[in-house]
Amino acid sequence: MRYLTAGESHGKYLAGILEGFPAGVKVTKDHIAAQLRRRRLAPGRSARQAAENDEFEIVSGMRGGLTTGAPVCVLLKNSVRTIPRSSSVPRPGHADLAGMLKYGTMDAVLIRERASARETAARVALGSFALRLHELLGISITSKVTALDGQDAVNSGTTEARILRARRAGDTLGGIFEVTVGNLPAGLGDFNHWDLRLGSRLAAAMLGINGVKGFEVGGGFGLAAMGGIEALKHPELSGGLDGGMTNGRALTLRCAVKPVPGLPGGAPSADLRGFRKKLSVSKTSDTTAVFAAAVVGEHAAALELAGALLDKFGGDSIGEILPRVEQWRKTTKRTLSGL
Ligand code: EPS
Repeated sequence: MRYLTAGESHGKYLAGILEGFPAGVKVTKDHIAAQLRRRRLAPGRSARQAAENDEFEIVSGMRGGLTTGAPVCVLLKNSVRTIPRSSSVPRPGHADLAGMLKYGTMDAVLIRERASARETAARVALGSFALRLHELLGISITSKVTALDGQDAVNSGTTEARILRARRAGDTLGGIFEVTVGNLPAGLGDFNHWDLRLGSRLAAAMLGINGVKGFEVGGGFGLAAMGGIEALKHPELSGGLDGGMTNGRALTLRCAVKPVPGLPGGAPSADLRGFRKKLSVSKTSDTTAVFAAAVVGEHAAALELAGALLDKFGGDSIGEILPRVEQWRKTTKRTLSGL
């Protein structure tokens, strides 16, 4: 299974193609729309999201509400379709400067249009298919934001107020989100090669989300400060992976999201034509992207794990896959309960 996206932030459409997804999976438009809404209306978002409605069309790979096994193509219409005027002022901390150098252009807009996190809407549309497959296999994927601006974001009840305060101050906030996956069959992924280890595949998917700068599995960086005797008393700290394979426990992934670098009040930059100092002002940036990124994280993980399931169990339709997974669960449960 593999997927690709295309499209710019203010182009006509974003497109997503999902290839190798099994036949016979019921996916409703309502389900996809609900997932897109979760991403779009997450806390901390900019006015851009109020102007979008994420209208979409499934143009291939489905018939009668079921996937056919053929490549699924989803087209998402951008409501905001005015491509900003060319600009030779890169926004610090964004893809602008490195992208301008890389592609040999003086126009930062060419870079911004594709580097924008708007693209993650296409990933969520495709991830919605993977989420449905997991649901049919009894696998749950959830996320929560555990920290905002270095403080607890779960129990404090002050999240909205902190976002508002930052917005009023013209500032942006970073945070941490956690994705938890329950009831995954043991033995997904492989220890034999570094690129087959499930951790490396998940790391690529999660670090591939715009603004993600850190990634941990289970106890993550905290494990480095523990002794082996203590660590073994807490098997949940393995985060559900041993030797690059699922071990039958809940999978826990954690990502650090940087504060959005585009500041509404402007950030010091320079016009690359003439090298005069100039402010780069971002009117459409989010105050924090961590809540939206958490939703994207669920979908990015869902896509990777769907691929890993298909690698292990094969099968072209849900009718083939489901009994194989059930049989495997019975077998592994017997072994694991004997330990
Ligand atoms: C986003 C769309 C973007 C930003 C934000 C997220 O809109 P635009 O491309 O018009 O700026 O609101 O993107 C960023 C934070 C970013 O760094 O690009 C979206 O739909 O998620």
